[in-house]
Amino acid sequence: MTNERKAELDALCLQFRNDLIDLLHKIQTGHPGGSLSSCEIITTLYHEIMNIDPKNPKKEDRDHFILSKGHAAPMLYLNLADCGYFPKEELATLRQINSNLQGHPCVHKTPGVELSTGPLGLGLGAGIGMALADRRKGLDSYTYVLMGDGEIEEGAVWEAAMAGSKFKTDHVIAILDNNGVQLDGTVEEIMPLGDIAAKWSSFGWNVIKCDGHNVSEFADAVEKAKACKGQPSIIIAKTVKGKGIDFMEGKNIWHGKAINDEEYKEAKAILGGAK
Ligand SMILES: Cc1ncc(C[n+]2csc(CCOP(=O)(O)OP(=O)(O)O)c2C)c(N)n1
Ligand SMILES: [Mg+2]
Repeated sequence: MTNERKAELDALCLQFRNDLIDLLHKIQTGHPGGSLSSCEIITTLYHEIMNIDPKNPKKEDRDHFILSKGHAAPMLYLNLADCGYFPKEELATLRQINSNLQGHPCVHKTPGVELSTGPLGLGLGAGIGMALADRRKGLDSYTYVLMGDGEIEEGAVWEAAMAGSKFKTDHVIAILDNNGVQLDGTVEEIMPLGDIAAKWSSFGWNVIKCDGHNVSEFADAVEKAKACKGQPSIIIAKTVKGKGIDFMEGKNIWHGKAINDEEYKEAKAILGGAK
């Protein structure tokens, strides 16, 4: 990726962080921590990597993105709106009754959403199914599945991991938002995962590590994953929960806490977009 393009994507991420804080402050609910930690990953996928057509969201040979950690929905919606899947004005309806933008992604409501998520642990199995369907149709599409590190404590994830390995789904690229924090504590406190890379590797996956806040490193990791044939890949992206707003960084309390007026002002000042 050129330095110029990296600077453009970084600027977009800063904009999305600002917009996210505005939206969540306004509605006094939502999940700031996990949305901020996945900002560069989701933004790079939608704006640099995926083969998509927002004017034709169901085009057959599209790539798929599954936000398996569905609570980061606002970051997905910001990207979808920016790509043109729906008007940006709709973002103001986030998490309201009857809105197309529910607190967790809904495939029946929001153009561009590929799978309804929220209950953790289900995205990888569904993504492997989608990739197998694409393979049967002779398509070259990729399916990207973003999971949280608390999420991978779900047993269903490891059943899916075995299936991906058995069916050699090299067009599934799993991404782990490895921020070390979950809802009410660190991953280490709640259920230590040990050597995450060794675990995935022992389940037959090609493991790639990167800095999940560096858009060009992440894009390179995806290229490496695509180059791996006959085996599914997982990108373990090192991230910081609450990234970009120092008083939120690494703190599980900011998993799903309303942002008060004082905190809002501080957050906006840190992001340089104070109103
Ligand atoms: C099956 C299931 N159990 C519990 C929850 C409640 N829950 C929502 S988010 C969350 C923590 C997720 O942590 P992690 O996967 O690390 O997400 P991130 O740090 O990226 O926000 C929990 C326990 C849920 N949504 N689904
Ligand atoms: Mg986490």
